[in-house]
Amino acid sequence: MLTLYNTPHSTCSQKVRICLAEKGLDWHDVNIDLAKNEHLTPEYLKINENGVIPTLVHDEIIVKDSSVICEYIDEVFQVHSLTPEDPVKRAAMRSWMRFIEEVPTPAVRVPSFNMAFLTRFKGLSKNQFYDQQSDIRPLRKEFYRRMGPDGFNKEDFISAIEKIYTTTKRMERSLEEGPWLISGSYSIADIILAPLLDRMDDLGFAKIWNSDFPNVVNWFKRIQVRPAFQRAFHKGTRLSELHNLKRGNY
Ligand SMILES: N[C@@H](CCC(=O)N[C@@H](CS)C(=O)NCC(=O)O)C(=O)O
Repeated sequence: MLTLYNTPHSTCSQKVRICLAEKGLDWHDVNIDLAKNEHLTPEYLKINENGVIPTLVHDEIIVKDSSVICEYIDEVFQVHSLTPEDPVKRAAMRSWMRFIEEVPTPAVRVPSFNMAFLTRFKGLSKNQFYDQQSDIRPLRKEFYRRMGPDGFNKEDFISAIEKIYTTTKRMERSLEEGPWLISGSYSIADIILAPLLDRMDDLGFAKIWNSDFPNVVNWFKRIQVRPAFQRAFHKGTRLSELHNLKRGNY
């Protein structure tokens, strides 16, 4: 029995949902409402002390961190492997995964919060925000404090956009070797990057890669037509469906 604690619009949840769909696995969906801080309740913190989603529960086993969950699923359920056989390619996949966690994953949070999620904190003073929002988060206190109730400043915003540019530039080079990040093999690296580009596209920033990086444009089209991607991105998973966005402003 597989249970995924997740949120429809969360990019980290989307990574795992694509992975589960690629494997053709059935799973029980537990929807955690981030706006209501359901990921910070004592019950949820018992299964994930980081106070973030997603969390996978496989029978009695708890697995945290989206890319770790993807690797776990791929190792335990061996149909349709999402990891290259060759150790050299496997290492290349894992290097991509570390880069994705370090650079574009945190970068995407900046426009996401500034353009959509800030409404959750409307009317809070800085001190109320610290008491009621940032300081209650085991892992994200500093991130929320830096953002504050009014959002990230222009410098942080531009730096986030630059990180997405750097990512897509790096993708463009890798994709010269083949259709997927690790040349011939569709892998977990492609899966965990896809929701990040989808989010940037949804926020109106596809222009970052659209004019200069044709390989990225084609990769994105290839991945979006996969049935697994479409299952993971069901109705209600995109911020433009949930918020009134002023898309592409920076
Ligand atoms: N390293 C974790 C990060 C998960 C994460 O940051 N999830 C976000 C949603 S995409 C979250 O739960 N945020 C909680 C918050 O903002 O308090 C993973 O990859 O699963």
